Amino acid sequence: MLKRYAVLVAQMIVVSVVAVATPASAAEEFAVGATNVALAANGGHIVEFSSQVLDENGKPITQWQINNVIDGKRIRGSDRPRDSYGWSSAAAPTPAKPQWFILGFKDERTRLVTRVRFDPVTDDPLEIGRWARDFEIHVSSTTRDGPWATVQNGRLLNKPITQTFDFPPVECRYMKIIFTSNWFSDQFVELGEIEVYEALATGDTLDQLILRLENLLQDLKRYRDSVRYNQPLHPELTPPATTEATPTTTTQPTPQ
Ligand SMILES: [Ca+2]
Repeated sequence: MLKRYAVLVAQMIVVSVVAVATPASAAEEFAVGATNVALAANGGHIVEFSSQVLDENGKPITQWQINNVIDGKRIRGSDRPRDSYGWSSAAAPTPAKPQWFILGFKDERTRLVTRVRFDPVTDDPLEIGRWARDFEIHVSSTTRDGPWATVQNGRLLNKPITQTFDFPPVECRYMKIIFTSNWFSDQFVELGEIEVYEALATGDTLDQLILRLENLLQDLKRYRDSVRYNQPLHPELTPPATTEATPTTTTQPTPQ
């Protein structure tokens, strides 16, 4: 019986934890983390990418290299970092030949992600149509080669603002960002910065888990006592002994 109860307890723990951790009811049970896990300073890194613009010697141009999308540097008005203008691909994207990059996180850890923010602003003005437009977000929870699951398709605004996209929390070891178009340039697609944020369990979720585990602990103590003191496991459910008199309202005299 002890073994059977141990199995039951193990099952209850699994059910409790899974019920709390399941992303299905994400909207109520998760909050968005404050740390940008794609930022290079936080361990984010570019795993692979389609192209970056090269100079006449075939060398990457520092100001336009791919790592500029995770360096935390931005173009805003007169604030223009001299070593980081954003990322520029080597060709304009099309749906058939998109431009893309793959992000990894610190220590190649899998993250539960729920928000991506794009900053399309680069050193080139929006009027020349090179900023990123149509995008796709795909995730892999296993390898950098996929399999990929699509979590979001969308279109950026051609405006100098950071744009936020939220989706249900999803396990992500690698994130592939695909651009299928820019605004109208036939030369490049450009992006200033990308940010990725995790889904974190809220206090309410932890409270639920603690409550369930406390109830489980009470059941264990009750079981221990039932064995140690030969007590019924659920005394409140034990039927009255048949030898005891059972008063009924039909025969009991009413007190005056
Ligand atoms: Ca940047």
